[in-house]
Amino acid sequence: YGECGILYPRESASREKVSLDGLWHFSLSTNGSNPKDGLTGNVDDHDISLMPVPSSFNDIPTTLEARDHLGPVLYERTFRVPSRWKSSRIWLRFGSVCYSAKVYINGELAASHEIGHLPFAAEITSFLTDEENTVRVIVDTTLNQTTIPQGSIDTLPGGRKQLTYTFDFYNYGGIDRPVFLYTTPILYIDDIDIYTTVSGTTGVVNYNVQVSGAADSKAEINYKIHIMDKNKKVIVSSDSKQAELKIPNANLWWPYLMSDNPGYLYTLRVQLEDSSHKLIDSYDHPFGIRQIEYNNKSVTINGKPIYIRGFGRHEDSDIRGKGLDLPLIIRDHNLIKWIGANAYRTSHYPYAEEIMDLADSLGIMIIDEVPAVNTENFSNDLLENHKRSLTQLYSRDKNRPAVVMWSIANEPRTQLAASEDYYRHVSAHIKSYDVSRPITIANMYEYDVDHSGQFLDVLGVNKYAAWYQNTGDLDTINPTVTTLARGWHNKHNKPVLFTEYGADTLEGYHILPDFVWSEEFQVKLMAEHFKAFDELRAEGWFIGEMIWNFADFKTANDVKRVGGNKKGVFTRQRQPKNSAHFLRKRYWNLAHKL
Ligand code: GCB
Repeated sequence: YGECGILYPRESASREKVSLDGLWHFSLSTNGSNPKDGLTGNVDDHDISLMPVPSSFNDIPTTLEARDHLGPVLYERTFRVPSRWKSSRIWLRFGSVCYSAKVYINGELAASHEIGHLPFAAEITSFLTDEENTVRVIVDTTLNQTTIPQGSIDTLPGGRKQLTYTFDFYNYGGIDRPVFLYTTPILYIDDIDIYTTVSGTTGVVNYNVQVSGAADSKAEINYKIHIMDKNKKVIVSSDSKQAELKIPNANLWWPYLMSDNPGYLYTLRVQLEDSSHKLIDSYDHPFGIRQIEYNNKSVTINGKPIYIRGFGRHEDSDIRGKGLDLPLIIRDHNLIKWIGANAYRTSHYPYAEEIMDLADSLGIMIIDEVPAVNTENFSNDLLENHKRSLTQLYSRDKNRPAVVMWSIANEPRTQLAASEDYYRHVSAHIKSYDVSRPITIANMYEYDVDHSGQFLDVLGVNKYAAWYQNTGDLDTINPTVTTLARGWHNKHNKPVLFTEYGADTLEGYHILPDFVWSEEFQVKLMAEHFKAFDELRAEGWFIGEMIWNFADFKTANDVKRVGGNKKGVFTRQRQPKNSAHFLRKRYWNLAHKL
């Protein structure tokens, strides 16, 4: 897509939606490449051949073969469609499949998609029967040097092949977000663009509706557009496909703790009617009214400079891996409110739309990151995939008020000369869609060797002072952090944001005086960073701090990791370490000072 929309499926007067979540049949073997042959049997002799959707598959079975499986696996289930859907288009939509998916309906290829963490949908009307239908998905977690992110296959002593990768989180796979069947009319609302600005107390809403599927291109379509407030009261209406509407005394979208009423959402109701004013299609799109601006010192929302108090995060939890889990995401956002954060980066890939909805409605600012992590071996094929991931991310999230910045990469190898042209193209690509939001990279290479800063609006800095460098030496933090941030700002004259800092910490591990891996050390390391951040803040171009990480998360086998990365201020079970209480004081304090 890019050419067509990827609107989240919503029920309306003209649309129905059915979930295909639940238990699917699962097999590690795809019986060669012929999908018509289907399942060959069990996961293996030990495990149940049922797999929950949504979930990563890796931590559900009991064997290494299943967890670290290389190559395709197969998911299958059956479904029926109600006969009242006869006159509709029927669509199948996956919130995400990691890393690639081939979708067969009744044995015929109906859709395929590469790049995880992003939705895809296909019209499947012509593949369906009145009886039971079978959907089979061949899922492959294999990465190579041109996938986003990159990986490679090693042959181990003994001959076993293994996927290796440089990024620091477990390469979970599977159907990890919700699956929906939904209907649209034959002529349907395919896409909606909403762009808002603020003029004094007036909210200015520009929208554009994309319609597809007309059998007769001359058929008359009437547009009925309404903007409704939170109580579904109509504020303003229009009968144009595209217009600019004004809302006096608008309830602006504000970040959490920047107003008493953060995350205010309106609804844009789009309706199509035929020549006799009979309803054809209807879609309700939530949106917020806010204006982002940026210059060499700040990023502002509705004219006010923001200071980011946040996290790098992961979609990660016990058993379900990266699978969307509603109890978990509500708990996470309760913790985010509790701690007084106002932002997070969707490190290192786009997060589920259900998570983004929470951020929109709570006023949590999102730095929206593509799945490009540790990019190296720059090639044209890689660039095309990287651009495709940005197109798809933009198409999915363009109307979200919470998205205040695009992160076009995490820790790419920007010290290499080849990265210059590469990031020139990547940044131009996202700018061709959107100049309203600033773009950033979370950079590990320093300003003196980096080639990407020239293309960015905000300079993201990842630095593990007193952890990977000068391990344990807390007195090195202040000079390291302040010199580095000033160096970036002085070189490019742009705002600087600390996108990562932190220390691995084992919950309940105490050492006095502080020593690495102890709860005491994590708190002391934070305290030194806070002093440095306060110094930088006073200089007028330092726009925020994001600790790594919100919670502990799983990684690949690694001698540096004890059961995963432990830099969370919360455990993987979402309970606070001492550092969470300490961060909470800092973030609430900052919120009240601003
Ligand atoms: C980084 C990476 C992040 C890692 C982190 C660490 O720089 O961006 O993915 O998890 O460091 O803890 O090493």
